[in-house]
Amino acid sequence: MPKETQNLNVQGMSCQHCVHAVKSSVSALDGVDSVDVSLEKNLVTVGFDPAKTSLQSITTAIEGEGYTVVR
Ligand SMILES: [Cu+2]
Repeated sequence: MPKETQNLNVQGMSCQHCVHAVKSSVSALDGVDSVDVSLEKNLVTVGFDPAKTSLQSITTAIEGEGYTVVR
């Protein structure tokens, strides 16, 4: 069960490939329980355990795939 849920505004996602790239990179992080992506809203919802990972690590993973996290 995720201890914390955050919504991230992510720019640059345009198709299911992007959704998959974001989901797989974020899911690979230790402590991430769930990743949901809304292409229409440019929204990535991540449930995670803040003792194991951080918003910063999640942001880095998404940006590593070539997308921009708007803060
Ligand atoms: Cu795409």
